[in-house]
Parts: sequence; structure tokens; C-alpha cells
Amino acid sequence: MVRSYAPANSAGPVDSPTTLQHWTEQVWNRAAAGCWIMVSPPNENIIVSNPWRPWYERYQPVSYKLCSRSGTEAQFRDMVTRCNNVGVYIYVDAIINHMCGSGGGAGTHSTCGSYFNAGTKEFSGVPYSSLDFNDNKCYTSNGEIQNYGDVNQVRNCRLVGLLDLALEKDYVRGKIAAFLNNLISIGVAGFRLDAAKHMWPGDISNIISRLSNLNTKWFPSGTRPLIFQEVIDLGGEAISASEYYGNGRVTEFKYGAKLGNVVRKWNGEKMAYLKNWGEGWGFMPSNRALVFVDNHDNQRGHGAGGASILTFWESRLYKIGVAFMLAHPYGVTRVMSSYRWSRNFVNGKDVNDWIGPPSNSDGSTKSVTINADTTCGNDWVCEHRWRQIKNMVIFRNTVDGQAFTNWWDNGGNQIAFGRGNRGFIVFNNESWNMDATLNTGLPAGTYCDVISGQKEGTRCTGVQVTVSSTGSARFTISSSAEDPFIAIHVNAKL
Ligand code: QV4
Ligand code: CA
Repeated sequence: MVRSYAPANSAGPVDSPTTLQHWTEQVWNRAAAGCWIMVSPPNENIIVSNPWRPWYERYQPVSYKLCSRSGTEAQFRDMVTRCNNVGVYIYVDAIINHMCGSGGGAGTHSTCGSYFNAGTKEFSGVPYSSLDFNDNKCYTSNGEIQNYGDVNQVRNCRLVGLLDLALEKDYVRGKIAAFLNNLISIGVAGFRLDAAKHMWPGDISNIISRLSNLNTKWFPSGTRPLIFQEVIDLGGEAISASEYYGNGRVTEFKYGAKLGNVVRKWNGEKMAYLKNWGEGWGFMPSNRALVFVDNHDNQRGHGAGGASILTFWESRLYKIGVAFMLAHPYGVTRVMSSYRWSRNFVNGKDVNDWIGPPSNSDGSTKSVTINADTTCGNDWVCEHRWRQIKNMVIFRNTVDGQAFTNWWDNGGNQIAFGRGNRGFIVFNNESWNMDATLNTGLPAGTYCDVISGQKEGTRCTGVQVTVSSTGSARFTISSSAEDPFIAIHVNAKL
């Protein structure tokens, strides 16, 4: 685990995960050992019926009661307890910039049945009234964000019609802090702050200052929650990610967009250019960054990143991108765990980008079944269980803290690099076969490639790599291989 991160305002150290899994929409009945999981918003949200129950209704809160399509508060508590007991930490996607959309209507069409009226801005379950919203501070003609070049609009007006909370108010700050502190008392380890760009950094800082330390039943006394803020900064806007470093980590959206271009070889990019990946590419400092190949928005055309974003739909390229991310030392990494939906492209846009999680006919979310080959059923993709991705998470943990070493490239799309004397990875993203003898930096011995297979007992189930007494090894990778890369590390040595 990386222990280098502590927010500027933290009282104690925060263990930051080497790799976080993002479980989109999964129900509260799953636990697996040895990971850090970010879950979809657990609090009450509006029920959107047109279109029917889209995934994004969970980004429209109605109250801070913990009942959602993923389950009840009791089920959420049970999951967090069971996860913490086996060292799996849960991070919550926290929607605190806004409530539901202005067109949300009035009634009890909400996941716990709390009354609300979007027109009069009344949310009985909190409660909030019209006094707790920002419209008096927004000066655009329709109350919406119209120009991302105007800092005041971005933070005080409505993001796609979502009723914007007045976060400078002591009352509102108190309600949000109570919500987050309830989650902390249940055992949650930290938060993704949704739409952080739409909140003043000082308001976020004030709310963080009200947060309790993590529950000492599972965490050392004085441990602060891990905070990562969703700020989309691709350059060229009035608000920059750096304004948020003082509050914790920040999403680095350039990462997935640029890595997608490189792996796809678009815009003249090639793998050899990854030699100075990280700050050298204009990214934020590594110790501030939360990085990912795709997220729940840009895997379906929402949010930022555009067409270059790699997703499970293109699994070969996706595995190359995720493996590179997990092998490279930059940032805290997050891998997706998604569900499949039926896409329908009309003029290049997926008109089914709204479809929610796999559901039963009564509207309940389908359970995540596990197939004989360890993949998931019921249309859950479970990228985090794919052998290549799961094994690269183990690779990352194995090489944690090791330097970026022994870079090699062919000037094109064959690259290799090591992590000190603990791990080494080689990619062939050319259209011709690769045969190269490279300096790995690893101790002599026979290693199991953890991509084509893994070490099981005293044998490799996939390719074997022999490292000589000088640390060199020969790598042959066919350009037509399903996974045109090889990764070896000291915990998969025979
Ligand atoms: C519509 C109209 C508006 C109108 C409004 C009236 O478009 O003009 O004013 O009705 O009520 C959904 C619909 C959207 C609708 C809105 C409000 O798609 O059409 O507005 O609801 O009813 C997710 C989805 C959004 C969705 C939202 C709320 O992506 O489509 O909006 O949830 O359900 C920027 C931000 C960044 C943001 C990113 C998507 O800087 O912060 O856009 N990313 C986060 C989340 C994302 C989420 C939100 C923010 C909002 O990752 O998933 O948006 O919580 O880049
Ligand atoms: Ca705002």
C-alpha cells in the first residue's frame, strides 16, 4: 500500500489505496478480500421514470437517508462491516453539490419515499427549503451554467438543471457533514466528491474540517477519510484542478483521454512516448492524482474524454491500457467494475447511454452471479475479476514504492519497463511480432507471466520467462495475441 498521501488539512496519516475498484450500481451483498471499493451513491434519490430508472437518477439526491436501488441502510451497514472485517475498504460517491433536477416534479417518487418538491425546492427528508439553494447568486438568464469560462457560473449556477446547494451556509454544511459523518461512523473510509468543480474549494475545505476521523473499530485512531474530488480539467477552462489540491486528491481526466489516444495510435501517438508519462505529460503531481482508464460517465459518452476513452467494450485495447496504468507508478489508480447494456448508436451517439443496471422485471437490481470460470454473470462485466486485470492489481501491490526503471522502446509501439527489482512488463502494440532480449532488473530465475496465466503451486499456467544471472530475459510476443503483453514479478517466480 502507498502511505504517502495525507491531505494538507489532515490530522493524521491516511492510507491511500494502491488501486481502487469502482463498483457501479452493485447491490450491497458482495465482499471480496484485499481491495478498496468505491460504490455508487448510497443515499435516497429521485425515481426517474422517463426514461425508466436510468443509472443517473442516483446523481439526483432527495435526502441523505441510506436507501437506494442497491439496498437498505441495514444492508449497506452489513456490507461495510463485513468488508472492513476482511480488510476491504469502502469509499462512497458523495453527491453534495446539488439535489435533484429542477424538472423533478413533486411527490414521493424517491427511493425511500421522502416527500420533495423540485419546483419549490423543498426536501422534507433533510430538510432543505428554497433558502438553502443558490439561485440568488446565479446571474445567468435561465439559472444554468452557460459558460465554463466564468468561475461564478460554474459554481453558483445549476449543472444540467440540478438544484444547486448554497454550500456557504452553516446549515447546509452541517447537514452534509452529518450525512458524511454517518457514513464514517458506519465504517466508510472516504469519499469521491462528485461535481467538485462546481463547488468552491473553500466550502469543500470547511465541510472536510467537520468530518470525524475514521471508525477506530477498523482504522488507527486519528485516521482521516480519503477525499478525492471530481474536477474535470482538460485545460482551457477558468477552473483548474490545482485549486483543489489542498482538500485531497483530484481526478486526473487527461490520463484516460491521452492513454486512449496512445493505445489506439491516434493523433500520431505511440507507446514510446509513454517514457515520460505522468507530470511529463502535463498531468498534476502524482501525489494528488486519482487516475483511471474510464469511469461511469465516459464509458458511455457522458462527462469528459471523448472517443479515445478505452472501455470493456474493446477488451483487447482496454486490457493494454489498464495493464499499463497498473504497472506505472503515477497516481492512485482506480479500475472499473461495470455492467453491460444494449447499446444503440444513432449518428455516432449511443441513445441507450441512460440504461441502468441489469434488473429483474420488478425493477430490482440483478445479483452478481459468479460463473465457473470466475467471471460474472447476469450482464455484470466485473473487469476487476478479469485475470489480466486482477493479476496486474497484484503486480501493482508487489512493486509498490519501487522506482520506474529499465525503460526500453523500439521507437514505436513496443515498450518495456520495470519497477526496481520487483516487476517488469513488456508490450507489443505493433502490427508485427516482437522478439527482444531486455534488461529486466529482476533476480535470476523462472517467472510466470501473469497475463497469459499465473503461478499456481509450483508451475506456471501460462508463459514462462527465464531471467538470466545478468537480469536479462528474452520476450517474444505475437502481434495477434489476444493479450500482446507480458508481466512478471517476484511474487510469481517459481
Ligand atoms: C435536463 C436538461 C436541463 C434541464 C433539466 C431540468 O438537460 O437543461 O435544466 O433537465 O430538470 C440528467 C439528464 C439531464 C437532466 C438532468 C436533470 O441527463 O439531461 O437535465 O439529469 O434532470 C449524471 C449524468 C447526467 C445527469 C446527472 C443527474 O451524467 O447526464 O443529468 O447525472 O442525473 C460535467 C461536470 C461533472 C459531471 C459531468 C457529467 O463538471 O461534474 O459533467 N460529472 C458528475 C458525475 C455524473 C453526474 C454529475 C456529475 C451530476 O460523474 O455522473 O451526472 O451529479 O463535466
Ligand atoms: Ca454549485
